[in-house]
Amino acid sequence: MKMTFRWYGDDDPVTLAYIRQIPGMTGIVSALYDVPVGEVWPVDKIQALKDKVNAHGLALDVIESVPVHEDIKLGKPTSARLIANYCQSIRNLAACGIKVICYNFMPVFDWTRTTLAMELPDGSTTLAFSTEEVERIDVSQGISLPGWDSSYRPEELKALLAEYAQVGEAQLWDNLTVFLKQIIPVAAEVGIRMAIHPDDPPRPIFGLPRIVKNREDLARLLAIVDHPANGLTLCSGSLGADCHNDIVAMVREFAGQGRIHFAHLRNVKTNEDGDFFETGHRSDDGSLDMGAIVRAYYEAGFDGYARPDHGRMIWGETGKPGYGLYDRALGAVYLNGLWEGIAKAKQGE
Ligand SMILES: [Mn+2]
Repeated sequence: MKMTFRWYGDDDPVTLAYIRQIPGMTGIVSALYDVPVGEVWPVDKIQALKDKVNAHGLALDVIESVPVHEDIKLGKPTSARLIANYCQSIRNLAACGIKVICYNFMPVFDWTRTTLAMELPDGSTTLAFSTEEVERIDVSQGISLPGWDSSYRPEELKALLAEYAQVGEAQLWDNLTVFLKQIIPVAAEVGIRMAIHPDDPPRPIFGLPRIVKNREDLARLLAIVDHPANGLTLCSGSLGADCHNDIVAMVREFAGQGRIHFAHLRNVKTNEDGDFFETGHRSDDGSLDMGAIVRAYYEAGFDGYARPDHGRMIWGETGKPGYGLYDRALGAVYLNGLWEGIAKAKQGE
């Protein structure tokens, strides 16, 4: 397991110099944030990002994310050109030595929370989701969500929602199939492993179809192109937001098949209504048994990339919700500690 850390580039208040000081940290996960969605990622920009990260003694092997244009998800005629561009971005990333590309196929919102700063009893703040609050939103009046306020104009959003209502789940699967059948052969040819991130939360929202939600969806997706280049970002927190998802079983199954290329490791506290909030990484703090999850990766012989996914805001830190330095650093060290404990116990057996 290679421990990595997401970094949002030069505007990120968490610096590469600080990330380098986290014990056991080997690499950065990042992206080009100034290339418009759908356009080709230029080699010189990718190389400049890689050089900057490497100069701090860290690897840049994983990109999160190369976003998929809405027209591809909607299956519009423009998608042929957009998928060709995506293939060229894969080639350009491979030319710079990138190994794994994380992406997702979530319509419109690639994550949803109802608050970004819920206060926990210890005074830290965290991201949370209330089903009741989401159901109370009158979509026809426009959607205002924390973290997405400036992404779409109300009329633009309305039009998109109407288009997706026409698409539905079956057509979204078809559009994903078209996409995979074109990008995976290119990824396989150039040695890139694609790693789809599951839906967050893993259920339909605002009437938008969601198709990467559970074990059955993941198995179906992997079978569309049955090749290691068609793989997963297994996000424990996203899938774990549905308390019926058995994350340990998914890790055993899909890591065992060599199809998990990127492990997002974080804990959530869930209930039967689908409400959840993000907790510290420790098993005792949330609903997921992180020890059992990490053990499942170890026993599957996982040698891919992992990162602490999100963190709470602690010790007075301010910045991008979920992406502060302190709690994610604690998560990384805790996860590496679990790994070492499991490895040493196995060696002593
Ligand atoms: Mn994730």
